[in-house]
Amino acid sequence: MGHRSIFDCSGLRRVAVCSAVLLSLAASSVATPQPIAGQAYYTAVCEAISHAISSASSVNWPGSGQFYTADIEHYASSSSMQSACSVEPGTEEDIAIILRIVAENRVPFAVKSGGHCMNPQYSSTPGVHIAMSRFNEVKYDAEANVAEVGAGLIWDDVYGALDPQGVTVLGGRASGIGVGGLALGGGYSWKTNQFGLTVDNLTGHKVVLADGRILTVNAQSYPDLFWGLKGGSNNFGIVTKFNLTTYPQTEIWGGTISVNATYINEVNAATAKFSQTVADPKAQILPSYTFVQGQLIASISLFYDSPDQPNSIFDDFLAIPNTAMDLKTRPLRDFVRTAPTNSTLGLRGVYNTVSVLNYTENMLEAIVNETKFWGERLPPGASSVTYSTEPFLSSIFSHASVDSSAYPPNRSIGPSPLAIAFAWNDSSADAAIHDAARKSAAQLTQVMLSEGQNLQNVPLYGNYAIFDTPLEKIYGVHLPKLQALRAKYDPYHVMGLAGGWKF
Ligand SMILES: Cc1cc2nc3c(=O)[nH]c(=O)nc-3n(C[C@H](O)[C@H](O)[C@H](O)COP(=O)(O)OP(=O)(O)OC[C@H]3O[C@@H](n4cnc5c(N)ncnc54)[C@H](O)[C@@H]3O)c2cc1C
Ligand SMILES: *[C@@H]1O[C@H](CO)[C@@H](O)[C@H](O)[C@H]1NC(C)=O
Ligand SMILES: *[C@@H]1O[C@H](CO)[C@@H](O)[C@H](O)[C@H]1NC(C)=O
Ligand SMILES: *[C@@H]1O[C@H](CO)[C@@H](O)[C@H](O)[C@H]1NC(C)=O
Ligand SMILES: *[C@@H]1O[C@H](CO)[C@@H](O)[C@H](O)[C@H]1NC(C)=O
Ligand SMILES: *[C@@H]1O[C@H](CO)[C@@H](O)[C@H](O)[C@H]1NC(C)=O
Ligand SMILES: *[C@@H]1O[C@H](CO)[C@@H](O)[C@H](O)[C@H]1NC(C)=O
Ligand SMILES: *[C@@H]1O[C@H](CO)[C@@H](O)[C@H](O)[C@H]1NC(C)=O
Ligand SMILES: CC(=O)N[C@H]1CO[C@H](CO)[C@@H](O)[C@@H]1O
Repeated sequence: MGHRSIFDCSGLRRVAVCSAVLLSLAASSVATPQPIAGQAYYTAVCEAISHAISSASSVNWPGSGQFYTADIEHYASSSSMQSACSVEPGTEEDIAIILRIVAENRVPFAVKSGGHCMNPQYSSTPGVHIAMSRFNEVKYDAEANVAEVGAGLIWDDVYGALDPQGVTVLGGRASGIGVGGLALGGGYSWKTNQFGLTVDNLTGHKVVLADGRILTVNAQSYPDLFWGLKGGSNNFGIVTKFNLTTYPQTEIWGGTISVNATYINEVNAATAKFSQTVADPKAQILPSYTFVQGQLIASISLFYDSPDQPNSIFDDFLAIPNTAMDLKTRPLRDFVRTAPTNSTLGLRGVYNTVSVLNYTENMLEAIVNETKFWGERLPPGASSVTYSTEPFLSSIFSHASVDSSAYPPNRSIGPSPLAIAFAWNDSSADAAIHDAARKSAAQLTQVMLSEGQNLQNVPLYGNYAIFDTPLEKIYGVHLPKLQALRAKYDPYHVMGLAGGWKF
């Protein structure tokens, strides 16, 4: 299509001209508000972007090496896609330009922060891939108890920047998770029993809307959008910075215990007892059951928000014969990096979820049964399935007022999310494993219902839910309001050109 000779887009003034040329090239498909397909067309749009953005930003091309590769890379390889180019915007103004060009040309695009989304094409695209990595600053305002955190950071680095100041914010519990996706979806942290979700502790967003407006959004300036950005994912625009309430942070006590199949019943008993009896909000556990290489194993993260090991709270876990144990006083950042989740880095993957009101021993036995059932049916090779039980206090949604955020839709109940994580290496197994992840969640839901757990109005966590989960299951009664809000702030549905949960 000879776009290299057509374009001479040397500056911002010429963007409209470039875009007009592109539109005429694809005139026949422009009538409907659908993304326009075609690799050459996407490449032409990338070319237009590369000429329009400032020197603070850059476009990387396929095959150009490490920067392009890092831009499109995800924790799960099945979440990555070859895009026509990747763009690393360095300013909000350049994001506005990029959004305008993709909007005018109806080109599919993606926004990626930490790349930990497990759903294909939620943060990847064959079109224009936007990597947020240049928004990587942490600014701590000690007087206001606020940290302004760049959307392109991973939480490891946020904690690492704040640990020396003796403070922290509420973010991810494992290594490598991005600020952007977690803070826009909900955010279950190691301090959630004490202070609620990440979204409950946000005081502001800097966001670029699809129409190019750059807004500082908070409870005073745009209360409706502020509400929507607290759980509403990428429906309203591209967020560059988040302001989060800071809390004093000492070193913590914790780490991981590994247990083999022989002692799984003991893990179940200790987990059920902990979840039903421990009320100290500084204590948290994350017992995971994994089937890998023909073996059932458990790995239990223990956390206490103090440098001192607490009396008795964890005794049942400490008494279980283990195959490895690494518990000590350490900085929060180091603790987060002990989570074993990177063992499946680079494999294909998918998550699904159920929300649990009561981690009974019966429910934990059903989870172990699921781990074995699906584990024994995994494709050969580097495959595994992990069920992460995350028993929180039932008060976790009480730390913010009713209807203060898009997620969760109902704060009168406090369910705990369970993550079902499959990892495998052969794309021909994708459909079967997606099906297994759905069947397993349905089975565990049945078990809870048969126990009399009232799952009415209990939302699913969108950051764990498998693609195609009905939006009502995540957003409940908030969905119509979110759809209206989307229509208000993105009337031409530009953000609909990017994948994700779409209102
Ligand atoms: C190993 C592992 C551990 C996890 N642990 C936790 C946990 O402890 N607590 C928890 O709450 N969740 C956890 N999760 C789930 C996690 O919250 C989601 O995977 C989340 O999407 C990750 O965010 P990300 O920025 O890395 O993802 P990405 O794949 O980069 O993005 C996810 C979604 O957010 C959108 N998005 C990202 N940045 C922006 C932005 N700046 N502006 C607009 N849209 C944006 C993307 O377009 C995409 O739709 C975990 C996931 C994994 C894989
Ligand atoms: C885990 O992987 C991420 C990339 O997704 C990387 O940034 C992080 O440093 C890794 N963590 C550890 C502890 O190796
Ligand atoms: C964060 O708070 C500071 C004041 O502490 C303010 O200057 C800044 O604009 C805020 N940023 C966002 C993204 O809300
Ligand atoms: C399980 O681990 C214990 C030690 O914790 C060990 O004695 C036992 O032999 C192991 N069993 C199996 C089946 O590996
Ligand atoms: C959870 O289940 C156990 C065992 O059935 C029961 O004793 C307990 O009361 C239940 N807790 C809640 C909060 O329903
Ligand atoms: C174990 O799980 C499978 C698959 O979900 C199910 O069909 C079976 O009934 C379960 N068995 C028990 C004892 O729970
Ligand atoms: C996954 O498969 C690829 C080839 O398809 C192979 O190169 C790689 O070693 C495999 N990885 C693992 C962990 O098995
Ligand atoms: C929230 O859930 C509770 C418990 O199921 C229910 O009584 C209440 O009506 C729900 N509120 C809304 C707004 O749906
Ligand atoms: C429990 C708690 O202190 N939550 C705070 C989290 O941050 C928000 C925003 O500053 C506050 O409103 C909450 O009180």
